[in-house]
Amino acid sequence: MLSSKVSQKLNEQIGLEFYTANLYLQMSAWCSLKGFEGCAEFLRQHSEEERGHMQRLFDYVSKTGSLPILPAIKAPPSEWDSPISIFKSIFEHECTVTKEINALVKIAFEEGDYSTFHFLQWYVGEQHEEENLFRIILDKFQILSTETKGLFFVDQELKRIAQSRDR
Ligand code: OFO
Repeated sequence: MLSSKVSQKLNEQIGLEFYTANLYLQMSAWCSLKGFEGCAEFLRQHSEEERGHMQRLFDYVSKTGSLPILPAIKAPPSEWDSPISIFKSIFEHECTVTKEINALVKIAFEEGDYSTFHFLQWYVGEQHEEENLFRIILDKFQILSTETKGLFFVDQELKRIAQSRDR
């Protein structure tokens, strides 16, 4: 059984993963509207991954015999200046998610909840991967997007990444 502190923080994390899925889906729609199909496909796929992160937490809480409680999810923004500004916000957002996961891990440890502590290690690894992935994408944008042609190449590259993940 989860302590109330751990269960409250897990429910907050469920809300944050849900918000992240919605944010990336909204970003995907913006990219599609502006003709950046590679970015749109990549972000739609990433939104599904985030939904998976939410579901994994939800199922874990359920399996401990507690009731997962879905919090209210605020609406994500829907306007951006450019694909670069989108990927900058994503990188910052992922850093915030990492901080929240780390706070959750700390609480689980302090509460002596080693099962939750162990379960959360997957998220620790995942956040490391995601920060790295978005840092690399941002670097590509910064190197190439000083010219309009560069944006096209980054878009194509994201399409290639999205398609290789589909297989
Ligand atoms: Fe990329 O945020 Fe989920 O864990």
